[in-house]
Amino acid sequence: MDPVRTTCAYCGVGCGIRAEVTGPRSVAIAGDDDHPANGGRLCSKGTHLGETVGLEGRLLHPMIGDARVSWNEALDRVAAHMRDCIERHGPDSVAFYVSGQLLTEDYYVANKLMKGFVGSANIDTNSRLCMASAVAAHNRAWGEDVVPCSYDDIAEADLILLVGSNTAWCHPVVWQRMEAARERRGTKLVVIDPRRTETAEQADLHVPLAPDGDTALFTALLAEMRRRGALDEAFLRSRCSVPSGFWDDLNRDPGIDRTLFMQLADLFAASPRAITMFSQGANQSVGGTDKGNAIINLHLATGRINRPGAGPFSITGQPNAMGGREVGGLASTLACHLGFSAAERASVARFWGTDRLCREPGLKAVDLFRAVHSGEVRFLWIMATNPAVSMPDAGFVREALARCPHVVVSDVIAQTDTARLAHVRLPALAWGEKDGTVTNSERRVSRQRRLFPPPGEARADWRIVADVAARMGWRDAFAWASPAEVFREYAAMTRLARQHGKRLDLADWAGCSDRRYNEMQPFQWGGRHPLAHRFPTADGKARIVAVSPPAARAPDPGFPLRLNTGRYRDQWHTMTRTGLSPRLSHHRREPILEMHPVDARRYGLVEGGLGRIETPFGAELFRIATSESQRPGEIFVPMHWTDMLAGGGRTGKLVQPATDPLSGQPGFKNTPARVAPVVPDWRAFLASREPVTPQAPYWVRSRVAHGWLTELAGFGAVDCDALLPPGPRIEAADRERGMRRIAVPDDAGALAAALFVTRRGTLPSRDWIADRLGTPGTGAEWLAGRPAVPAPDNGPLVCLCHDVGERQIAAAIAAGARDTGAVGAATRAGTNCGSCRPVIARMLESRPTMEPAI
Ligand SMILES: Nc1nc2c(c(=O)[nH]1)N[C@H]1C(S)=C(S)[C@@H](COP(=O)(O)OP(=O)(O)OC[C@H]3O[C@@H](n4cnc5c(=O)[nH]c(N)nc54)[C@H](O)[C@@H]3O)O[C@H]1N2
Ligand SMILES: Nc1nc2c(c(=O)[nH]1)N[C@H]1C(S)=C(S)[C@@H](COP(=O)(O)OP(=O)(O)OC[C@H]3O[C@@H](n4cnc5c(=O)[nH]c(N)nc54)[C@H](O)[C@@H]3O)O[C@H]1N2
Ligand code: SF4
Ligand SMILES: [Mo]
Repeated sequence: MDPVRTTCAYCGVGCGIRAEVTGPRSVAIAGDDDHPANGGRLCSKGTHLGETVGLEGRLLHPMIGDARVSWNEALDRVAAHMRDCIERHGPDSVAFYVSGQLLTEDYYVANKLMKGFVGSANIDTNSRLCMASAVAAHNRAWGEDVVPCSYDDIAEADLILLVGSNTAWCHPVVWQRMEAARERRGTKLVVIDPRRTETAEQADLHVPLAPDGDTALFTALLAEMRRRGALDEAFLRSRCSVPSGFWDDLNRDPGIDRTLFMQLADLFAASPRAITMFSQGANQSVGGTDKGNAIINLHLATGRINRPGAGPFSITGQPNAMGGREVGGLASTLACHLGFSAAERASVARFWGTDRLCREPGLKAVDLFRAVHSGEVRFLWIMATNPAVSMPDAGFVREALARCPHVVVSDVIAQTDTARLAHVRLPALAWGEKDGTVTNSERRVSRQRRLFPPPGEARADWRIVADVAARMGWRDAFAWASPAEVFREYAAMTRLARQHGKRLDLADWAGCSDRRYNEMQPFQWGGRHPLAHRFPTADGKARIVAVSPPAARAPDPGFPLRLNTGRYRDQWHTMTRTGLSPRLSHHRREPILEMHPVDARRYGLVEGGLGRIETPFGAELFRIATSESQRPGEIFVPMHWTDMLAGGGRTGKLVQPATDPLSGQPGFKNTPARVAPVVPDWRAFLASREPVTPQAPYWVRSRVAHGWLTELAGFGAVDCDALLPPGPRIEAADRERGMRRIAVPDDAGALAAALFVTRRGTLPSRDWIADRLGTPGTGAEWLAGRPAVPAPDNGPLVCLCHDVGERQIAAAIAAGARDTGAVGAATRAGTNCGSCRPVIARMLESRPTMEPAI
């Protein structure tokens, strides 16, 4: 069969994929050479998408509580409860909380139902946690949420500034473009991030600024450019409006080391072709909108915008965060980049043929869950997001969900932390089953296409919403038969945007045939530099905006540290899909609390031990790793782990719910915290064919090729029986050292489970024993945790695509490989997705230099 051309399920880079269906639920994945977003490249997550398309854990039937029901019953119930709430408590008593992982068609239908027919704007999305500050900054700067540059600008830039972006991990194919530009053109790379990430390690200059120091830094940079006469006065005069007095009180203190600042200023002044890519270190802040505008101000005032290789470039997180912004899925937009003015409302009401259109912006995510908690919102429908994990102050959010009389969850997975709190669960189509469009960071619209038939009774998200709308009496307005019909209506609606002076314009697709829709090639609205001729403001000028850093918080001796949170290279958010992949689970098997060795000493924490983080909002246990990459006084943990996979490490519960006053985006990256050591009586790991959920103070479960690997720690006795499957056991114990090892073979003599416990000693390497699951072997080697005849040990896996271990790479370096290319040529490591190249680069750097003897 010919490969199907589709788009990756994960990040906002929006890579094109050629997917060859190789079986009922299996697919071979390759990068699409013809897709302009990636030109054939993929990262580890895209490459291993095939490992996540099985039906394990899927929600396949509508459920009310724990009972399977028919679609009719489920939809009738959802419609009845929604109608009842609207009648008794008004339209604002219902709300949708949706996601940048919906397709544009899904998003359009949900937005139309809520804003157009329920008559409330209480539809917000996880993009509030992600892109809202960038949206607000764009709106302030040029009156519309438009990204002014394109990926091609990366190749033509002489300088790239990365602000709060761990690009090598989170937007790896954009990162590969940067690597190419550096190689080809000598592009300089500056990373502005309090942490020395793998991205920062690779930079020409790393600026380890204090948390939330960005606004001061960019404002000082602007002042410095002015001092040097490096502003573009002509552009400022003709294309920008500057608030009076703006230049008089510009902050000049960059908040970083002066020499470092001058290096940065020299680079910027010398590079008319400069782009600044910003992501969550900028957006997820109580001053996120000002950070965005501080960046944009600098680009406007120096004319570094609307030209090849230049511009402020917000990179989107989710595959369709941008599409959601376009249809208007945020509570603060009406539809299609339009706001709530009388004229815009009139246009939208006419287009949708409704007299029920909402009047004003709705509740933004954090406020929305507060309103659920207080009982103002009584009906909440959550689609394609897991707020019990991903919202700040997630403990409060869970409480809000538990109190809410009507919680509906549309998801692809049966059990998530959020779905557990739902009254009704609706099975949605997943990636590879759903069909529609997404828009990436550079405004490029691509198709996601179906590879497999719908499993069980799962349905497309847009259809589920339309079915409910029909039951509520609005059948005619929701009568589409296909995603193509929804897309045509949405495309036609973007005409309104143009009528109101906006750049968003997909009107060319308004009359597209089903065939044209099905054959859609990726296309970019607005072109490469959509703001080149005119800014979409009334006077056509962009606005320089007065900004200020968030007010410094009074230090709280009770919480002396700052908690920063973010992502791992190979996991996606709450791990509902990437957590299924053995290969993607390999990179990091546990949520790690990273801290500077000085802090570890000060608070009595040890490398590899456990530590409890406490904030005013909650407390959670993590594994400790000390690292000079952290600034003293700051700690970092990943956002990914959930109740489904761990009894600790649930970061959302720790994060403050404070938000940016303009965008409503929470400050996920800067919560006051403290840490304390936790010293368990015993530590253990369990390799098992079946997943086990232990009753232990600390446990984390991850996928291995033939089962699961669970790390555990606890106090008192170890309840081995609760952890192991029934059956004969092979055991070894050493009371002296508090060691106990138990292997359980299955009927065929293959390893079903192995438990290794220690109170004082060490535990063997997990990889070998985990690999034995499902394979016959001898009790002696199982209990030893290593083979009787030692096999060549390649060391920890570095390259997931070609199975290359650390020792093999070290050998290649010892044999003379001097760069990542040479290591790749010798071992194949890093030659496919490239995600491991920063690790290889680090190994190359730390290689002891051995000058040949003369
Ligand atoms: N592997 C992987 N990739 C992903 C995702 C994923 O879950 N996993 N999710 C996708 C999504 S939705 C998103 S939004 C993106 C996010 O992509 P990124 O924004 O790159 O990822 P994060 O790790 O959240 O945060 C980036 C960096 O911001 C830094 N930071 C913290 N505070 C500050 C500050 O005050 N100033 C500055 N300058 N930096 C600061 C953090 O130290 C961190 O290294 O990734 C997308 N891609
Ligand atoms: N501490 C901390 N928290 C954060 C962040 C942070 O940096 N730090 N980042 C924030 C950001 S930027 C983001 S974007 C959010 C992400 O947070 P979430 O959106 O909560 O995370 P996901 O795990 O992507 O959740 C998606 C859910 O949708 C389901 N799903 C997948 N595909 C479909 C589909 O087609 N239809 C339906 N109906 N369901 C589907 C998945 O199974 C999963 O349950 O997290 C935010 N939370
Ligand atoms: S960079 Fe990776 S995760 Fe993002 S779209 Fe491309 S392949 Fe998918
Ligand atoms: Mo995001």
